[in-house]
Amino acid sequence: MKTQDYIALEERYGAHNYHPLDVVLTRGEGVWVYDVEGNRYLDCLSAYSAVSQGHVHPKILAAMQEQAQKLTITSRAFRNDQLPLFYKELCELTGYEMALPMNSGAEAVETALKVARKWAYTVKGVPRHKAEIIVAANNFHGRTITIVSFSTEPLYREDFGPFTPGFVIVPYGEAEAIRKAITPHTAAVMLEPIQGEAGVIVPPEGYLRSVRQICDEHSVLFIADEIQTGLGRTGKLLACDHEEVRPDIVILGKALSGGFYPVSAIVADTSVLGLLRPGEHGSTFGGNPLAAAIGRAALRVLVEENLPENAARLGAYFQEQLRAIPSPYVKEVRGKGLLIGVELKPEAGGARRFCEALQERGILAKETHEHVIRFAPPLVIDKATIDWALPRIREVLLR
Ligand code: IF1
Repeated sequence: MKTQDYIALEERYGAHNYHPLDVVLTRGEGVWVYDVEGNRYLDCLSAYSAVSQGHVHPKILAAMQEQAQKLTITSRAFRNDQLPLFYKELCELTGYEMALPMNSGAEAVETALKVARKWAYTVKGVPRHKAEIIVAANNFHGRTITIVSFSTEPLYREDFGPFTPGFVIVPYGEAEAIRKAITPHTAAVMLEPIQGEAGVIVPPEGYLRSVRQICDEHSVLFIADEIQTGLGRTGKLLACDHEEVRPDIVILGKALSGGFYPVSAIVADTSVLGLLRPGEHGSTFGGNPLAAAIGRAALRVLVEENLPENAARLGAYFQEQLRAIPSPYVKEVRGKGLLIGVELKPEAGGARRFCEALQERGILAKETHEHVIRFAPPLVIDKATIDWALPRIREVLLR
């Protein structure tokens, strides 16, 4: 079968909830992916940061294969011999006392919201069912009905109400707006340290630190959604580390499995996560031994291969080189580490045609919010590969 045959099948039988580039991938290795025609591409999306460790990382693959032959799932009705080690290693790496595993990022976000509400009722003393959670405009935290309840993107919510109440939306990047929005009923503030979907929006320096301080002053939990920014992507283990901010709850996903399997989790201290009692929350697949073994290997690779440092060093280089391209179309190059957005001027006619031109030259990138090209290659990328990509990107941006 050829590219067009696969596309025709997909269009005929699949729900049309995506508009992907017309490339049909069949194999991946490190930073490279291959389509069914045998063409090779540099993956500059990394499945939205899920394959930070690179495609089919041999060590994670080996851990997966080994565990898959032994035991894949027990449900949480019984214990397994991988989950305790995953808990310990995840907590030691992130510096938190407890973890709670789920599968998708959205489920981990829901978990954080539930825990924050429970904390508000049982510790802070907010009247039951009155808790408020402050979030930012242009957020992206997932697709469940509760999460789209506080989205500001009409496409994500328009046809999907009625919505979950209890959320207050403030502008992103203004700490004072959070202070003003806090009431005695406020349980938590939840933010992305850098807004990914909004177009790689980096908040002003000091924002996260100010939010942390405001939360402390008002006895409000600070929840960081590090599903996309976490685990090395921005050049530190967590993006909050850039401001030496320690959130009360950190939400992780994507790269937590190196892209092999949906693995997400929240980490927090016992004073927060210790509040949950048996039966209040769970998931059939969350914390299964296969996921735990994969998660352990994914974290090990992150540490052993110094991926946060690689992201910092090569991200700085990549950004500097992108800024040096004298393109008439580029408005701004921004980001941290290897989470990079190239915002185009309105007259550029949208980012998609640039992504298609990059595809023709062997680079896969994805537009976000119409005018931003996102460059977020696997963190295992090296300088030579960036130097291979730069003249191609340059050619496209100068056309
Ligand atoms: C899609 C964007 C990225 C996330 C943050 C939670 C989740 C995500 C900060 C939910 C997921 C994804 C999902 C993907 C597109 C994508 C995305 F373009 F929409 F914004 F990465 F930038 N918090 N992000 O970024 O995690 O439940 O999907 O595991 O197709 O929806 P999930």
